[in-house]
Amino acid sequence: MKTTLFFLCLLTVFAVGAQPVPNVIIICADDLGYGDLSCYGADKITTPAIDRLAASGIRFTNGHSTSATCTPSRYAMMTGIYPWRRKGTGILPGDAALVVPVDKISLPALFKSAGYETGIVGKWHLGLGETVSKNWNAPIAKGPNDLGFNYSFIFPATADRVPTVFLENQLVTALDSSDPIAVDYNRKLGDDPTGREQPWLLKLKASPNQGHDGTIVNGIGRIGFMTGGKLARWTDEEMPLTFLEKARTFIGANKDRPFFLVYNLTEPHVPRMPSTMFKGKSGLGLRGDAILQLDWAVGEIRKDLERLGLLDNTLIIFTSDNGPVLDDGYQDGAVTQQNGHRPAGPFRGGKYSLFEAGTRIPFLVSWPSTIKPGVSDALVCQMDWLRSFASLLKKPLAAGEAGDSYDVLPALLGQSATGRPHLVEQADALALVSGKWKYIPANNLVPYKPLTDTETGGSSQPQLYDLSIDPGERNNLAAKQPAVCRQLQALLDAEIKR
Ligand code: NG6
Ligand code: CA
Repeated sequence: MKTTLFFLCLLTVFAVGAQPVPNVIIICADDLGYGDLSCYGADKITTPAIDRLAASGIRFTNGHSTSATCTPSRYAMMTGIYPWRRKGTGILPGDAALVVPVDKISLPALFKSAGYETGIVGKWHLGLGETVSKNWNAPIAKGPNDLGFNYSFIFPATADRVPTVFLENQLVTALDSSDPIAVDYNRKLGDDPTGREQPWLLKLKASPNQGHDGTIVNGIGRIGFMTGGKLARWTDEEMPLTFLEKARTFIGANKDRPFFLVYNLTEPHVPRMPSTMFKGKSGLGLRGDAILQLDWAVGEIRKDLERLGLLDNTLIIFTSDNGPVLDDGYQDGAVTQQNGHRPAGPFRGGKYSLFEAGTRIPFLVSWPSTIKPGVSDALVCQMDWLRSFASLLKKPLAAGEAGDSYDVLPALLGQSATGRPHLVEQADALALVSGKWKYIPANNLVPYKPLTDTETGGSSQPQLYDLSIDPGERNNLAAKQPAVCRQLQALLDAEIKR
């Protein structure tokens, strides 16, 4: 056994040359904005653990998700393909079927094929099973484990959507055959109170006209209806601690072999209901408290890696799936206690927006043994992880695979200032970033959505911004630069057709 292990280690050493392949941990927050971290300029909140990660690696100032919402961004992370190429990759309900193909290369499948132990803990939101109607009381066919994760501990969709349960390796935890779970997104099931009928039962008030008035779980109205599974339902205050514990257990159990862990934090997505030790701590309402909680969790992971002697050879990416939003459906103090905090930093828009803050998010890469700390302005996207890690692991992809993913490994490792040449950004329409230019084609989106306070990027006129001098996208140059607009429109059309 020992000899086999020795030869295995030797093999991995040769696989990348001078040193053993790194462990890889991707930590992805949910709806965390560019300006939400002190290492990205926040001055109303301090995030020491993430700042430390930034100081030990590369802090990207032009790092992106593909999309301004969760499901499409995470689809791109997994597949290396723009989500808008495939129907049904918008924000998924909690009972959706799996949207990621299981017969194509994916990020976990790549690591698995390179001999890694692979795991995912936290938010999923890419659908489960083969159909919408499914039996939640038995193992669910088709999910993270079918994509190449050897281990999964997830919740299905978002913290504000039913079913509010965990699944370990595609089986709901704490099932009780005498209290079976059923889920419906169209009609109420069973006798559970709903936010619509009994709002006085809520401990976190829903914002008017934003839904979140389905089944009440833990005093919080959710999107959708569920019945049963009383034992299986999570308590929001302890849910992130459960994820942290599962992530730590995975790391500890795999300390002697290369591992790949996706750790998808749920903060600061709604409903923000951090554990009691963080409530009221930030002075910015529950959203700020949730950010302090996620920072703490990142610090706990780091401590473990240090204690296990793994920190030096672990490549950690910290990022977020889309830009920030304050009121996303609950009255939780994010708006009333904003206190001058700017979650989008210097950028315009936020979650749901075609403006930069929709997809320009925190993006840190740390690998102490190999990466020299610094700041990079290279244009990089989460979709590029697949081809870049394929390159790191010397497992090159075929030309047709993960076709929208660029090999930006030298940029990720701080060895090059050059990232991808351009990126299509997605919200309710598409925009393009190429070099210093940001181009938003004329579209028919409503320019402003008051409920979430979103400037969507909607306009009947084309928009062109020079991000190098106008990162806040205020000065529309489209009328002055028609040739640039034509060129960018042609590039965008070509990308869409490709
Ligand atoms: C929206 C929800 C919002 C949030 C979002 C998904 C309403 C009115 N709003 O539809 O609260 O759950 O979906 O967020 O239902 S995401 O980060 O997972 O994309
Ligand atoms: Ca999100």
